[in-house]
Amino acid sequence: MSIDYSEKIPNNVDLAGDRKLQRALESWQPNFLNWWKTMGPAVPTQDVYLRTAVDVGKEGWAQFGHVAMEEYRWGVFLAERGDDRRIAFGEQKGEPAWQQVPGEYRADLQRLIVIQGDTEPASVEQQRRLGETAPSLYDLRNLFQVNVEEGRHLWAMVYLLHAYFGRNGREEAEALLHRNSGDLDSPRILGAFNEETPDWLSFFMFTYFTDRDGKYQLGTLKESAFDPLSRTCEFMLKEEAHHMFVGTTGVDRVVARTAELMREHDTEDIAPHGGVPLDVIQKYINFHYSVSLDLFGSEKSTNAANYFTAGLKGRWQEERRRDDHVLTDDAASVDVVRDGVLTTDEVPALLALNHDLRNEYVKDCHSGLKRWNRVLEKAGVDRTLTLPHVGFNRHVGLFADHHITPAGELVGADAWEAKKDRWLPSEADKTHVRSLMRPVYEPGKIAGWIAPPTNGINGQPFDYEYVHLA
Ligand code: BYC
Ligand code: FE
Ligand code: FE
Repeated sequence: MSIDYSEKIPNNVDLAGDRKLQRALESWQPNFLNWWKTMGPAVPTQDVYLRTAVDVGKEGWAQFGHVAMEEYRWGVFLAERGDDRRIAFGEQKGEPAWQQVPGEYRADLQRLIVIQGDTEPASVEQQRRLGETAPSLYDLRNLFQVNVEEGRHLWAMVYLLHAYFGRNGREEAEALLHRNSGDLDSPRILGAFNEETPDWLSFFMFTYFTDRDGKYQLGTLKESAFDPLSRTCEFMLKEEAHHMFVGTTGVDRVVARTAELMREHDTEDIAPHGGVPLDVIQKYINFHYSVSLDLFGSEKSTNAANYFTAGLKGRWQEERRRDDHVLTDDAASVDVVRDGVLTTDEVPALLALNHDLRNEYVKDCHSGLKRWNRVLEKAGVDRTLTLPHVGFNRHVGLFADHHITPAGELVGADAWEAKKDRWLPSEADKTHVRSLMRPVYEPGKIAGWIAPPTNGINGQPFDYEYVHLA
């Protein structure tokens, strides 16, 4: 099923055959474009070398070319599926997947879709001004690619709200454009999406750690019994891979340049030489990892148990799990803090599903650390970067009321206050990183604090004119 580009809203859901839905989406579209103009990328451009989704099939789903960003073809694309999909978990396991929303799950499904939808435009808002300080045209292009695709992810959720949740859904779709990242009166729903992304090191950390939460949450929604949600998330995951690539290789390149400067000047203090010191990189890792862990909710969660039992939200790779997929008789262990000691508790497995997903995410996060340490080793720098303890700097869940060091020690409020600036980016660190952020817009040139990429995009060289500024 290919995508119909002759339509005002490109889609593979036969919008033309559903006039009412088409009208609803067409009346939301100008509001979206208005939001994009006021809250989207701030740097004016003529055109950008972007990937646009053109098909939902396994091969050749995307096309590359220079396009004016406001003419990007945001649309509604669902992955292809057989008609006989069955529910893979929960109390209705084995029954046919739902093509409509069952009345009893309406509120919960809508809530999950709204939370997912809220994060997408939030990230665009957070990254709005980054273009003003891009380290290269290549990086500028990647930023815009991520931005247009997060915009499309918003479209994906708005389609579901309009198509399946009636008037209430349409109101929620409007609200997605009215809440704004960091707004005091109407902030975005989840904490991490109200933090600033003020510099490119933060951007790379965000796309590594926070987009990766996106990967895991979308992975669980892809298992949903609500088939349109499942198919939409499957397609979104294709786009997501590039966002994480931007983060992984972005941090690779910062670490590589830092190592180079350390060798060249034979010192760890490379700030005066225009680099990001390794301990500042470590602090940025500590911050973005801990803020992203908060996105998994509480370790023990009845919401998560209810979502699973109802079939709304599964586990990561649900179908590969070797258990009954119902979990009513299973137990799991979760972290707890008891009598001032970090330990674990046995709880019903259903209550521990956020913890289960978080564990999968943590395993995945280690892969980046391994890569970055390899970069250091190859450069002959005898230092390593690490992930802090899962309880470090947490504001959601069981660690929220405790102070835990990156090494996993429980400490008092005084010790935390005294050492906080050694573990999290201090004002001085942030000021230094910000001072390095100067735009480099000449093709083939790169800022001094980051190494160039090893490859360009889609086979193009690094010095390709990825972006034509206005
Ligand atoms: N901030 O049982 P609990 C992405 C609330 S990223 C604020 O612990 P639950 C992307 C919670 O709502 C993926 N509030 O949590 C990445 C609940 O409130 P009520 C986004 C929070 O419900 C980069 C209460 O605390 N998608 O796509 O099991 C760029 C207790 O709830 C937070 C999703 O998250 C928080 N961090 O799990 C662009 C998927 N955590 O009911 C895009 C959809 C919890 O007491 N969302 N609360 O009022 C969900 O599956 C779940 O809602 C959560 C929370 C995993 C977020
Ligand atoms: Fe997204
Ligand atoms: Fe993303």
